[in-house]
Amino acid sequence: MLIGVLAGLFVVVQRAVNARNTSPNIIFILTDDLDLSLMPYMENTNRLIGEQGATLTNYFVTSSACCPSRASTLRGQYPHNTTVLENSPGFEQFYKNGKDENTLAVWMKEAGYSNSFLGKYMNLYPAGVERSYVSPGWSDWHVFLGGPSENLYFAYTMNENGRLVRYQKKAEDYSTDVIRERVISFMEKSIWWKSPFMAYISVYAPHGPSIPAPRHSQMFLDMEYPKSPSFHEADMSDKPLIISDLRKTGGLFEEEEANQLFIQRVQTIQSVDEMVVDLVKMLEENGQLENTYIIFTSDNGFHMGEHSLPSGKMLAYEEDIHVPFMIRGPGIQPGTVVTQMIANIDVAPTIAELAGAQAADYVDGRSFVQYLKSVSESDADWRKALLIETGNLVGTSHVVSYRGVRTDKFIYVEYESDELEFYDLVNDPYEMDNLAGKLDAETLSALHNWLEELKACEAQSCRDAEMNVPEGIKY
Ligand SMILES: [Ca+2]
Ligand SMILES: [Ca+2]
Repeated sequence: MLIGVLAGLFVVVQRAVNARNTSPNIIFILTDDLDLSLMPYMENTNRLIGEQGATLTNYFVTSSACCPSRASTLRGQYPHNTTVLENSPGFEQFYKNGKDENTLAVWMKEAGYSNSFLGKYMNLYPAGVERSYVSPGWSDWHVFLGGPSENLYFAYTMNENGRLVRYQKKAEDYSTDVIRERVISFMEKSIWWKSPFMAYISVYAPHGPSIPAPRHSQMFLDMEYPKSPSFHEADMSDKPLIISDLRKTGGLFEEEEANQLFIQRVQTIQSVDEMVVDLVKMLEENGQLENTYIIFTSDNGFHMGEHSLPSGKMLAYEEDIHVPFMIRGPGIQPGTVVTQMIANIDVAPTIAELAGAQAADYVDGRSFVQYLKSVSESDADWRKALLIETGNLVGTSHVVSYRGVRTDKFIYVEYESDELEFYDLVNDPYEMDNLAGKLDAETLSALHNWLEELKACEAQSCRDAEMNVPEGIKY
C-alpha cells in the first residue's frame, strides 16, 4: 500500500519535472579534420553514440575546408550563400556579411534553450571584431582565438564569456580536456536551472599539428595507416593539372609518413573519446540521458597519400567530403542505419526540428528527422544530388576553386581552370579513372547546366535543383 502511494507520488512529481523540461537537450560534437579511417579507434564513441542510435553511412560536407564547412553547419546553407568559400578571411567574411547575426544558436535561444559554444568557432575568429566578441544566441562561450598559424592544443588563448584567458603548456592546459571541464560545468548549471540546453563542442582534435594529451602519447605506436587502392595512385595522367601540381608541391607522401601521422591522429582523438564517456555518465547521473540527443561528426575529411597527394583536405575526393556522423537520442532506435545522402547543410534544420525550434527561411538544407525515427530505404522525396564547392585552395602555386555535383552514382567537378573530373562511383569508388574526357558533348552540357543551377541556388531552389537529375547522362 505504502509502496503504491509512494510510486504514485513519484509519478506525479516526475510529470511535474517533465512538464518543466520536456525539450530534449542537444550535444553536438564537431571534430576537426577527422576522417572515416579514424573511427575504429573511437571505441567509446562507437559504443555510446553509434550503437545506441543512428549511423549515417552517406554523410558529406559540402566543402571540405574548415571554415566553409563550419559556416554551412551553423546556418544550414551552401557556401555560396554563407559567403564563406575559403578559410581566409573566414570568420571576418561571415561577420561582415551579416551571417553571424542569425545562426542555429539564435533559433535555439528563441525556443528557450541555453546554448554553449566550446572550442573552434570559425577560422581567424575574432578578426574584424573586438577580441571579447561573443556571437549572438550563445549564453556560454569558450572559444579559441585563432591565428594564421594555429596550434590550439597548448599555449592558446580563449575568449571565455568575454574574458580572455591564456592557457599554458602544462598537462591540465590540454584544450580538449579544458573543453570537457567547461561543458560539464555548463550542463550542470543548465540542469540545475531546468533549462534545455545545446552544447556545441567544437574540439580542435585531430587537426594538425596532431598533438595528443600527454597520457596518450605512448599509445598505438605500432599502427599502420589503412591504405586504400588509391594510395600512391600510379597512373595520375587522368587527373587535372591542379591535382598534379598539389602533388609536386608536397612531394610523394611516403608510407612511413602516413603511418606516423596516422598514429598521432589516433592518439589525439583519444581525449575526445574519453570526453564522450564523461558526458554520457554525467547525463545518466542527472537523469537526462534519455532526454538528450548526442551527435558526433567532423567538419571535413582528410587524405594522406591517396591519389599520390601529400596529406591534406579541401578537395572533392571521397576521403575529404565523406565523413562520419552518428546520433543517439529519444525516438532513435539503437542500430539504426541511415543511407540517404545527408550533408552538413542539413544539421541545423535537423537540430531545430528535434528541439522544436524554428529554422530560418534562408536554409538550403533539409531536416532528416524522418529517417532517424523510422527506417526507410525510400528516398523518393529526398535529394538526388549535393553541390560541393570550395574557393581558392591554399598552398598551391595555382589559384584554383572548384564546384562539383555528387550523386549516389557519380561525381562531376569543374575547376576554375576549366579542367573537369568525372568518376563513376559505382564501378570506381576510389576515383582512379577520371572519365570526363570520355563523356559526350550532350552529357557534359547537361552536367554543366545542372551545376550552374546548383551553384546559384537559394533555399527552396536548392532543394529543387538537387532533385533535377538531367536525363540522358551517358557514361
Ligand atoms: Ca577542419
Ligand atoms: Ca588514375
